[in-house]
Amino acid sequence: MKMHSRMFLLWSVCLVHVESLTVSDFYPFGVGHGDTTMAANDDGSSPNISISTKFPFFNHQHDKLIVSTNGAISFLTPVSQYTPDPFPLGGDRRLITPFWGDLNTRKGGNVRYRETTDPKILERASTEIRAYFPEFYSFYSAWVFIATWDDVAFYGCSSTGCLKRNTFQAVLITNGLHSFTIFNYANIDWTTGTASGGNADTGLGGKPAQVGFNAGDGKVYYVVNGSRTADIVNIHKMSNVRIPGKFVFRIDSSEIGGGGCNTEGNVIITPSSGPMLGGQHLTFSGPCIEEYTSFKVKFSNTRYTLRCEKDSPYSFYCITPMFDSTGNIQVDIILADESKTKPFIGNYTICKYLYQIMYEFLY
Ligand SMILES: [Ca+2]
Repeated sequence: MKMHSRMFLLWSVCLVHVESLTVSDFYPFGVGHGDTTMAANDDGSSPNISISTKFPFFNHQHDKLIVSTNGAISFLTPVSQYTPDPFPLGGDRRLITPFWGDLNTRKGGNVRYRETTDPKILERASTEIRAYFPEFYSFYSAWVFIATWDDVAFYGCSSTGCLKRNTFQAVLITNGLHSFTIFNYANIDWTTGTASGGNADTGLGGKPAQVGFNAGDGKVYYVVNGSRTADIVNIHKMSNVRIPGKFVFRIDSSEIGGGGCNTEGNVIITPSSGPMLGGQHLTFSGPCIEEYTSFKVKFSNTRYTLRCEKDSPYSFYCITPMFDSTGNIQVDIILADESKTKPFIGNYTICKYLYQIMYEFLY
């Protein structure tokens, strides 16, 4: 199989053997929360759902979306296909697929959805995005769409196979400019309907489900590790934010970005500039800091090293010292514990602010 690798970002999944989410960890769903419930069907879709905020996805704005019973949300055209062909796909199939496979609510379960601007939901979404993407420390969600595939059976299930159910949720979040998706997984028992080669008793084998994003131009896409393999049955134990059963992505641009951390690479310093006088609260994010107990930062134009404090599973902070020069400087970051140290490098710009110029003028 020839892959278009330019946009193929295979996230290295943190596989953690602890319990996954339960539905109580999901965004609230159900008729009592104002959800629309789709009639029992196989391969069906909702009507076009007009949404009250433009939703950015893959560099396009969308004012409608469609929820598919087969574990997908589409933006341009409905999806009735039950066997997931490998991304990238063309034909205007602009898709968010939390679990694209052959679901069948005639054999059990429900598909429910709603858009919401409930302040409690918006606050929860804002808090989650700020935690997983510290560079979005001032993100405020303006709109959320919640789609939940609750306790759904697979196509072709036998009497025992129909007892196997999958429960998962896609949460779409935007402030109108940036957009994010959270995938939540509770129980995942099966991967494949019988029309895709799956076993009627187990729902396994054949061509398993696919998790990811597809722009619909045949080129740009993102696929979660394990998709279309037997391993996807474990997605409720996997994560890209170190919470088993939860995946979080930024999806407004052509490069889908995962939340969470990296073991190599960038340190994001937020804000990226500040005053000579110091005293600024700087957040450092990017590295997988859970492994470390000591966080030290040295600005290249100062002589001493600062000790910093952890403030979330993804970030630590320091208060900037007083600087004696302005401009772009290198920041050396040393993460350590008893047995190992790991260097990272970031960049920071020291600025001269008007009040400092006034201070110097007066004194
Ligand atoms: Ca189906």
